[in-house]
Amino acid sequence: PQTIYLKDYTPFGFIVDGVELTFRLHPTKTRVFSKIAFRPNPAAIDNRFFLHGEQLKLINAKIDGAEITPRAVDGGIEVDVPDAPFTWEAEVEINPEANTALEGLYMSNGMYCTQCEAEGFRKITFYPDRPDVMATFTVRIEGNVENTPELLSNGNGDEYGTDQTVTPNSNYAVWIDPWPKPAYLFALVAGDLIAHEDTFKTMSGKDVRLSIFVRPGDEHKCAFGMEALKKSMKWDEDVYGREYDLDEFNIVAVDDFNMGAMENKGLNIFNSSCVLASPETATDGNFERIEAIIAHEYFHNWTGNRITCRDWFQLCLKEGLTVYRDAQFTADMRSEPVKRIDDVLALRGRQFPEDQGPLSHPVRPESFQEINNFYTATVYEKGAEVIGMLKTLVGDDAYAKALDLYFDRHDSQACTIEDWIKVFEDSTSRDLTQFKLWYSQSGTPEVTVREEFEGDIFTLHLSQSSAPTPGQDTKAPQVIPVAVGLLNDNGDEVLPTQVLELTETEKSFTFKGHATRPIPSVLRGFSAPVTLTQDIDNARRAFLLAHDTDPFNRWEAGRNLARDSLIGAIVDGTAHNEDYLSGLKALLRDDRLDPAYRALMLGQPSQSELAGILHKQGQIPDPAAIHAATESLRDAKAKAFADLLPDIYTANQVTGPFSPDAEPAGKRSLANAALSLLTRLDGGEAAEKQYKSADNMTLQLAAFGALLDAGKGDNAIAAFYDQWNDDRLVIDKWFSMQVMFAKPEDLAATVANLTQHADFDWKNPNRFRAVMGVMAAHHAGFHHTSGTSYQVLADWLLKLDPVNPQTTARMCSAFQTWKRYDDDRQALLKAQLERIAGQNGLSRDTTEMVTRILE
Ligand code: B3K
Ligand code: ZN
Repeated sequence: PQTIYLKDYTPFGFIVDGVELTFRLHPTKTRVFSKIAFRPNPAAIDNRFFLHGEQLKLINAKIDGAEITPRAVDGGIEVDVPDAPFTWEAEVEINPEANTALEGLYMSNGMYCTQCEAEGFRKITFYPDRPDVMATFTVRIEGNVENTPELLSNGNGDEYGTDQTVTPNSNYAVWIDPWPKPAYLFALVAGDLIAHEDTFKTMSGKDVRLSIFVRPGDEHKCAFGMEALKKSMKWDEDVYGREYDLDEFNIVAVDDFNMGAMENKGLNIFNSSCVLASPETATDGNFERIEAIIAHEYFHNWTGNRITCRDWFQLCLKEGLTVYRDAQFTADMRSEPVKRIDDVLALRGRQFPEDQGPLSHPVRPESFQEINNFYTATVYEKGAEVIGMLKTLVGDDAYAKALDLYFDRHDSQACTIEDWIKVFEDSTSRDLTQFKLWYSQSGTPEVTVREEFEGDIFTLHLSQSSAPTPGQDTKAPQVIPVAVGLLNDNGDEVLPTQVLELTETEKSFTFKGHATRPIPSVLRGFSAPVTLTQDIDNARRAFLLAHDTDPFNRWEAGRNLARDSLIGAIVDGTAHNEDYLSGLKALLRDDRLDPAYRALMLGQPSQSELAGILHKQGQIPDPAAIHAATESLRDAKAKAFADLLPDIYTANQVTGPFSPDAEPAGKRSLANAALSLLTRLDGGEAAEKQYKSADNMTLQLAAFGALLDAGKGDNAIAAFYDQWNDDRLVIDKWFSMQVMFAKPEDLAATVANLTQHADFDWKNPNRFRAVMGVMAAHHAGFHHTSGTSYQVLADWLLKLDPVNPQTTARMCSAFQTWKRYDDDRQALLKAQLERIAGQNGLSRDTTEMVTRILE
C-alpha cells in the first residue's frame, strides 16, 4: 500500500463552482448523474485533471457536452481538459446492496444511506474527493414512493413531488445546500422513515425545522435526542456565538454504521445506538453519551463544516476542537468534575495505551496509508486535551477572542493547524512555537515532582521526559501547564490554583512566606495529558483524599491509593491498604458530596490499566494475578463497607417518573455501585429484587450484571432475552453483558457459543463490537494462558475483513499491547497477528494496522 505524506500536499488544480447530482435509486443498480462546473485554480502547481472514483461503473462522461473516454488510473480517472472553465458530466452505476463496507451509498434494513468521511464520496461518483475542494451542491433524488417515501440530502428541501409520468409510483426531492462544502460532508438518506419534529428559534430570530428520522417502531425513542439538539443549539449561541445557518436540521438513525455518528451538513446520520433512547431501553450512561454525541455532531456545523480541514492530516483541527467543545457542553449541562474524571478515565483507558505502544502517532500525524485508521483517541481525545491546555495557557478571555477571530477569518475555508495557532498568536501576541510540539511529538510526557522546604520558602522542582515512540527517538521539552494549589495541615487552601508553565527539561518554582510546610496538590484538574511521578507516601495521599479542594485531585488521590494497593497485592501479595479503605469510607458517608462523584470514588483502576502501569515500571504483567487483585480489592471494599452499603443503597433510590438528568442519574450510579459490592455479601439477593422490580434499563442492567457476576445469571439471561428480543439495541447489551461477566477461563467458549446464536448478526458493526469488542476488553479472559481468545478474535477479524475493513481494522487495536506480556503470550499474540497479516487479499485498512502493531 502507498503511504501519503503531509509534506507532499499540493492544492487541487481546479476550483469547483457548483455540483449538481441526480440519484435514480435502485437497490443494486443506482444511477448517479453528475454535472460539475470546474475552472482552473490559479494557485495550483499541478493542473492534471484527476478525479477519484472507486467501484463505479462508468456509463458515460462528457466535457462541455461532448462525450469523452477518461483514462483509468490508480484510484480514479484522468482527462485532458481545456485551460478554461468547463463542465464535467458523468453517469455512473453503483450497487448499494452489495456495499457491506458501509462506506459510500449503502443499504441498511431497506433504507439507503451514505457515509462519506473520510474518502467515501469517491464510491458514489467521480470527484476530487479531498476536503480542500469545497462546493455548493444541488441534489435531486428519485425513488419509489412505497419504499422510499422520505428522500433526504444536505441543505434545505427545495421541492418534493411524485412524478407518475416517468415511472409509476416514483417520487423525487430536490435539496439545495447553499454552503460550500467538501464532498465528505455529502449525505443522502432514503427510506420509509418517521419524523419526530420540533422547531428552534435562533438568536437572530430565524425558525429552524428540526427532525429526527427513524424506522417505524422507534418513534418513542426520539424525544431525548431532540431536547439534546435544542440544548446544543442554544449552548453554541450562548457560549461561542454560533448560530445555525439553514432552514432545517435533520438527524437520521441508522442501524448499520461503522462509528457513532456523522456531521454531514444539515443531515447528521447517527448510529441508532447513539441517538435512540427510552428509559426502558437505555441506561443513564447511554443518555449522557447520546446528549454528548448529538452536541458533538451539531457543533461540527461550525468547527468542521463551515471551517473544515485542508487535508486529512489536519483532522484534529475539527475533531480535537469539537471534542473539547462537547466536553465543555456536558460539563455545563451536568457536573464539571464528574465529566472531567470520566474524560481522564477514557484518556487513560484508550489514549495512553495507544500513545505508549506501536500505534503511537502525533495529534497531527505526518503520514498514513488508510486515513480511517487515524480516527483515534490521540487525534480526538488528546487533540481535545491540547485545546484545553491552550485555553489554560492563554486564559478564558483570550481563548474567546481567538475563537471569534478564527470564525471570522476562516469561515468557508479549509484550514491547517498553522492557521489555528496563528489565530491565537495574532490575538494574544504570544509565541506558540513551542506549544506546537503538542501537535507533532507523539508519546505521553512524564512529569516528575520533587519538593523542598527551607526557611519559609517552598519549592517545587518539576522535570519532564518523554520515552521514544515510533519514528521519534528523541523529544524536545514541551510546554506543560501544571496547575498547582497549596494546602496547610488542616486542609485549608493557602494558595489557590496557579498554573506553572514547565517549558524546559527542569524548572523550579518557589512559593514564599510559608511558616509551615505546605502540602501541594499537583496537576489539578489534570491540566495536561501526562503521567505524574511524585514521591509521596500513603499518608499524604489519604490526606489529599480527605481534604483536597480540587475535586479532580481528590478523586485522583483515592485512585492512586487504590492503584498502589493493587500493585502491592499483585507484586508481593500485600494486603490492601487500610488507609485507603477507611478514607474512602469516610468519603462515601459524606452526603454533601455529589452521589455521582462518590460513585466514581468507589471505582478502581481497570485490569488493563494496571497491566500498563506494571509494564511502565519494567515488570511483566500477569493477567491472572491482576484479575485476582482487583477482585480481592472489591471483596475488601464489600467487607469494609458492609454496614454502610445498605444505607447508601436505600438512600439513593430514586422515586417518581424516570429522568435521565444528572442528579437522579448520579443517585442511580451510586446505588448501583453499592449493589455491585452488596452482591458480594448477600449472594445476589438485592440484585434479584432489583432485577424484578426495575422499570428502567439503568436498574435492570446493573442488576443483570450483578447477578452474572455472582454466577447467578442463568434465569436473567433467559428472561432478558425474552423481554427484549425485538429490540436490537437492547439485544446488543444482552450479548455484551454475557461476554463482560464471563469467568476468564470461560471467555473464549462463551464467545464461541454466542457467535452461534441466531441473533449474532456479525455484519452489523454494533453486534460485532458487542461481542468481539467486549471480549478484547476482558483483560483476564482475553489474555488467558490458553491463547484461545486471541485465536477466536483473529478468526472473526479475518472473516469480517473482506466484508467491512473499517470495523476490522479498528478492532485490531486489541492487539496493540502485545509486547507488554510474557514470552508465551507474546508468541501466541504474534502468531495471530502474523496469521492476519499473511491473509491473501487483506484490506489496506487491516494491513496497515497489523503491520504497525508488529513493527
Ligand atoms: N467525523 C465523524 C467520523 C468519521 C469517521 C470516518 N472513519 C464523526 C465525528 O467525529 O463526529
Ligand atoms: Zn467529530
